[in-house]
Amino acid sequence: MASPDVSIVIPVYNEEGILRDAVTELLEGLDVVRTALHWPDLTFEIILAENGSRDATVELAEHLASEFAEVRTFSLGEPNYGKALRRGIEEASGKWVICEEIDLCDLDFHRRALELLRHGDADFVVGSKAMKGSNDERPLFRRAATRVMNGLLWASVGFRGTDTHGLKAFHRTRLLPIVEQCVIDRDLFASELVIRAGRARLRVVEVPIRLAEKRAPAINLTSRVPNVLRGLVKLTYAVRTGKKL
Ligand SMILES: Nc1nc2c(ncn2[C@@H]2O[C@H](COP(=O)(O)OP(=O)(O)OP(=O)(O)O)[C@@H](O)[C@H]2O)c(=O)[nH]1
Ligand SMILES: [Mg+2]
Repeated sequence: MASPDVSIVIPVYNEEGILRDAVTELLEGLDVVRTALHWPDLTFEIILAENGSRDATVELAEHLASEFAEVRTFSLGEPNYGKALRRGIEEASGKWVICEEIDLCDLDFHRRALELLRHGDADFVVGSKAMKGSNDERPLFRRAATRVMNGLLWASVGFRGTDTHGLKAFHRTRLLPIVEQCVIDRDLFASELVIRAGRARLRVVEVPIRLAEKRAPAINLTSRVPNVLRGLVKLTYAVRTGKKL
């Protein structure tokens, strides 16, 4: 396939329950995006970035890749969200990259982000579930965790946005040097990318999103806390000193 306009990178882990429906709905929904943007020949690829699944996710992803020309997949070993997302971005060939989550597939975000990117109004669009105008339907505990995480990033590295996790879209070649600078994997790779992009004076624009998950998260939030805190220490050190801890 020739390089598409847009690469949609979706990390997936133990998603046999929703993978097939989510990908087929996304493929259908992309037509709605083309129509809404008055861009009938807009082309996409979908990269399913898997690692560590213990269910049938790998087989299902490979089947989808053989069925649909727009779908590609790879598997990397042990579960690691950041590592999978990073490799997906590095494998992407589109002019723009959209980082998605399989339980969201928010076409309205795709439309708004591509509108900003194609008119040169942003280099990096971040979907925020915490800014004015957003609507976060997750339980209170997880909404509070987003606020706490953001507060920690304000205090530790001077981040001044409202959200670093979740949906993102960017101009691929403008962001690749920033991706190369990132040293953190797992949950905080996505935060490091947003923070470094802002510090590099790229035009980072937040847009409010409505967040309604198709299922509860696979990993319990409390069990992620130790890893996230370790990542935060490493991230602070790396951003402040330019060196890896
Ligand atoms: N490859 C890979 N994908 C993962 C991993 N953990 C989660 N994902 C994927 O990342 C996306 C978001 O995962 P969720 O389980 O919904 O987590 P979440 O708590 O909603 O994530 P945030 O609140 O945005 O941090 C989904 O597409 C998952 O399949 C992992 O270890 N490896
Ligand atoms: Mg989720």
